[in-house]
Amino acid sequence: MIFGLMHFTDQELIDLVPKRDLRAVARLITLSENRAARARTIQSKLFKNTGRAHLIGVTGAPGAGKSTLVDQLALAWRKAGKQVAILAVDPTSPFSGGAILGDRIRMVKTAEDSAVFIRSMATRGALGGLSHAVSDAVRILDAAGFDIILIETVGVGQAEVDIVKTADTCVVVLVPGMGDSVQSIKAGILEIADLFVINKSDREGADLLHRDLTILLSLTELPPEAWKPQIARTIATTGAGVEAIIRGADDHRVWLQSTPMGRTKKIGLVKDGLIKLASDLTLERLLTGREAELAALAEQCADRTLDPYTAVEKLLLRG
Ligand SMILES: Nc1nc2c(ncn2[C@@H]2O[C@H](COP(=O)(O)OP(=O)(O)O)[C@@H](O)[C@H]2O)c(=O)[nH]1
Ligand SMILES: [Mg+2]
Repeated sequence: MIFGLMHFTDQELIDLVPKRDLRAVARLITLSENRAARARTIQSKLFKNTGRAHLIGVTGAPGAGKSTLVDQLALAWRKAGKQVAILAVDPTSPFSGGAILGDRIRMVKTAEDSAVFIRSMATRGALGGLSHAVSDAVRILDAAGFDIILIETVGVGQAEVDIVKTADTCVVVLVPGMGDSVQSIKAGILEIADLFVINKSDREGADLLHRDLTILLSLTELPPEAWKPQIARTIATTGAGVEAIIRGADDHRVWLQSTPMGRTKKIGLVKDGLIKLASDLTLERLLTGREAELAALAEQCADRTLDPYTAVEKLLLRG
């Protein structure tokens, strides 16, 4: 059965998604990926069903073991009776790239469990489109009643930082050796980490990395009520240490929901999301159907007969 080809009316999607009908869920995610106007109307109607899921972003360098870890986390949460969904986002992969396929193969163990919904999302070329598509997909899965939504993404650029920001809890996966030392952690990623995972702890250098990371974290002074990023050590291939991530994620969620600072942080993230959405929609409204006009303005700017400020003012005036 090819889920994406099923036809549903708007009302059917509104009724079936909250019942966790997986074909309806898959269909609505595809509609929103394709930026179908009806997807937005449906999502607005489903919004009242959202807000219950725990969104967990898992990021780190390629090969760090994110997929293996996400697989183990999904299994552990399934055993605890939770409904689990996984979004595997890999912007470095082309449409049918190896990494996406690799994820699917590695996740077979989880995929056999029908209660785990897995969706791969690759880059669609549209600027800013990926984080937009991911936050839509997350909201749809949330409306569908998944308790845990794991978002796996490669921590390489701003788009990925934006993606992880749509999560409640951010897990950064590091590995000992391979030159992947604490110094090489991207500043943006360091700031958003709620939980650090030292994966491949069966390898040499785990103690060293743990020590360096502890020192690095101790350099940042935090108010007493702030969340203190935790460090867990895992061997994802065996599942060792995974329960520490689950505990840490649970603790972090309690902090988010029950402390004033947690609430401030949550509202700040929602605000960032609104700014992102406002800029996406404004740009879309401004430029849709105006390719010829835009091309003409670009030509004038290239020929130096028009300056960019005036060109954009022209777009805005008619926009
Ligand atoms: N030795 C060891 N290998 C691991 C561990 N976790 C993952 N791997 C291996 O590392 C490779 C990359 O893992 P993968 O989950 O695809 O990494 P991703 O690119 O971050 O998603 C695979 O061959 C895994 O089997 C671990 O804890 N120890
Ligand atoms: Mg992966």
